[in-house]
Amino acid sequence: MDRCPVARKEWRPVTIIAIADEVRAALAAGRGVVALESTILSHGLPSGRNRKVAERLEAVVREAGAVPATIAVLDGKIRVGLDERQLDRLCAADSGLVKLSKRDLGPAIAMNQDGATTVASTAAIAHAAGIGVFGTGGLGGVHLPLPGKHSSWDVSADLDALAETPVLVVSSGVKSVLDIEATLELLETRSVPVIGYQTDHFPGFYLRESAYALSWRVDTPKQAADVVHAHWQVPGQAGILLANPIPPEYEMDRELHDQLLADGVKLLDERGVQGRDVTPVLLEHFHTASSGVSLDANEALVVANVTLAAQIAADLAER
Ligand code: PSU
Ligand code: MN
Repeated sequence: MDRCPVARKEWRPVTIIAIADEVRAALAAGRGVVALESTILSHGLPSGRNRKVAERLEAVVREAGAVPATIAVLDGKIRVGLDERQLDRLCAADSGLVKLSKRDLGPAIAMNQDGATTVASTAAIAHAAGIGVFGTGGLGGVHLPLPGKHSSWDVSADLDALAETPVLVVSSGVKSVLDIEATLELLETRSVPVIGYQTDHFPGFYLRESAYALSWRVDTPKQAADVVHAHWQVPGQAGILLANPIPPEYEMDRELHDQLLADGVKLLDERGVQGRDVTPVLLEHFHTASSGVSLDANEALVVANVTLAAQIAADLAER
């Protein structure tokens, strides 16, 4: 009984989470705020390009009338809202930042290890800071088994975070390197509503449509905000996933996509890639093997998702 309280006494959330002045002021004034993750920048995009994307994301949030809050762990603290220099550090080629899922936050803070947050950790932090809307690229999901394996047991903590945290996540579905069917089944089991944005099908990240139909669809930011507003008034509800397909002009050619995917899976097997390295290695393969086509696609979809998230956050803030 009295073994835990010692640790708890030392637990001071106010000193662990540092909220940037601009974000704090926006929250206090009831303005729309959009959480942005950092793993997509540090581990999902190459250095140089990632810094430009970071800037663009913050700009589109502001244009839509909300305030951006990029989240990362720097200098032993969880940072909610980064300044220019912190964004530079996050995006540097030699940043030394590690990918931090929800379970990694305590160890990283204690060991003073700088790191980038995934959807799972960003959602948890956003909620703790009082932010309800979060825009990103792709959600983690259930991985397909590698050749010769019965099951991968690789299920992203992003799914549990959505099941536990009252946050709206706007993404372009999950990458086709995942088991989309299993991912959607798990989201159903964990009571996470999946809403299509101007689509009746779950999007496939680089592709606008997967083979899987969705039960719910909205067509405007206002409708999306209506759904979020109602969802959070229903007792016991948590996360909600808004699935926004990649803009049509950036959708990848299906044949190129399928080839990249097949080669990527082979590469993982040959190199014995496991755990948290799987997603970054696959993304890197897509970016290099497609000569940047997947990079343009990635940027276009994340910009669209973050814009939509900001429009919804601005609408929710008016209620
Ligand atoms: N999917 C992408 N780009 C990304 C990620 C996923 O297309 O950058 C990142 C996100 O941060 C996501 C994480 O939360 O990878 C999922 O990693 P894992 O599958 O190891 O849980
Ligand atoms: Mn995983």
